[in-house]
Amino acid sequence: MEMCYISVGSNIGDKLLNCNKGIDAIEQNTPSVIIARSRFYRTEPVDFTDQSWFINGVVKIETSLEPIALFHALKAIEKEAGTTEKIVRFGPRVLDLDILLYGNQVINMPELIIPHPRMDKRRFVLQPLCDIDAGMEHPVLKKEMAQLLMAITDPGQKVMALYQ
Ligand code: PH2
Ligand code: MG
Ligand code: MG
Repeated sequence: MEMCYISVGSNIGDKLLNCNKGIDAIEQNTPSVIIARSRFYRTEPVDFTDQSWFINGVVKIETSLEPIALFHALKAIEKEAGTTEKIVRFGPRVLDLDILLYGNQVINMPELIIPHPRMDKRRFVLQPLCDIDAGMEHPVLKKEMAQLLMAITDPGQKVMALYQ
């Protein structure tokens, strides 16, 4: 069993419902247990900005799947939710489930890079991650998640906690 952090996002349809269903599906469709979940945030789109704002969150899971099997299981859940093969890179999607960290493992495969290669530059990832484990160290950058979050100076990338 390994601890793993997954970024959850949606910017099409009922975004919050899509995120919650995605999280439920992780527990129901894979041999994983949800250990913690962040708040949800409304987040300004980054990289490809001409699209609707996202709802984003992060969940911490304990899983018995190996990284590549987990990756494929998450892809299947995205597909089931209605996420189609991307027409635009970084573009709109019904459900996006990205592996951020898998224990302290560093993985560099053509289809899967862990830690997620853009996580340290993204407020929509680090803000919810800090809800769960702000003091955790990034296995490659050797900095705490809260430090990485504070280092983001980009005036775009607004994130607003959702009150539920
Ligand atoms: N995902 C992307 C690209 N841009 N922006 C926000 N705010 N949230 C996302 O989840 C997101 C994004 C590609 O996966
Ligand atoms: Mg993805
Ligand atoms: Mg993504």
